[in-house]
Amino acid sequence: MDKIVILTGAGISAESGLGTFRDENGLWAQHRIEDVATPEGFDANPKLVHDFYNMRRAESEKASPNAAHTALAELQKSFAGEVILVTQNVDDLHERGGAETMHMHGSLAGSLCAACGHRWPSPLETRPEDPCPNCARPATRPDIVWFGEMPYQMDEIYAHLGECDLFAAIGTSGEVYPAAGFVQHANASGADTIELNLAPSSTVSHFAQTRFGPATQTVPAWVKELSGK
Ligand code: BV8
Repeated sequence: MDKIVILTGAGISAESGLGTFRDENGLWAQHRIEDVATPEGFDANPKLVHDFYNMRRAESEKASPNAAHTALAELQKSFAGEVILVTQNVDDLHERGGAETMHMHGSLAGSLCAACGHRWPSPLETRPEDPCPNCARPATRPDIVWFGEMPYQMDEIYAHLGECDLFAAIGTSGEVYPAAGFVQHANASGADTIELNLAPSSTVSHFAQTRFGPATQTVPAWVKELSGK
């Protein structure tokens, strides 16, 4: 087996204490998606959106990587072939667990200038009036992909999906596209597919194998099996 592509979602960070989106009392139960995760919401009330991500950044700082994050980093190091890790998450727990990660929905660690497109490392707290270090205009936004915006590195991700032998989805509800469609691309390239989740996702029927349970149990066991192969 030469290439594994792994997609993770909020469920992999749940046992690190970070909220998921669609579980009970998840983030979308406390905030309206339209208000905090769309360009229109940002234009309407940039302070509300900055505060939403300041809260997420503070939570993420307090959290630590769990056994699932470190197991995937271990797999990247020990697996003979290539392990491509794509996350929908915006926290940095994969990196802090030692893994190389593609953030298709952006990252709390980045700020973006809505005026000139400049990117820079985000401070813990950001405000709408923060001047861009490049063009000095007060147009700072989180470097996060909102609904209706194009996720990052899609061409690269599709190329990996086109030539992978195994595709795994971990801790994602399969509700958000284009990420939720990755399993179909993997199937079209003849890859084996596995879903590791607490409960069946909306796309569970597209997976050849499923493992249910908390990620800190299912992921290390799965990595151990793969490393034994
Ligand atoms: C785009 C950043 C086009 C913000 C996010 C109608 C039909 C189909 C698609 C659409 C449609 N209408 C609109 C669309 C497109 C839309 C979409 O898919 N909407 C959905 C809601 C219908 N998608 C988009 O807008 C995307 N862009 O399509 O652009 C385009 C084309 C051309 C030019 C320009 C644009 C952009 C999507 C990205 C939006 N940003 N996040 C932020 O993070 O604050 S999405 C948001 O949902 C998060 O990123 C999150 O990652 C993502 C998915 O959620 P999950 O990670 O899966 O989390 P969730 O809570 O849902 O599930 C948690 C899972 O974990 C559960 O299954 C649970 O069982 C499990 N779990 C819990 N605990 C554990 C566990 N598993 C294991 N162990 C545990 N302990």
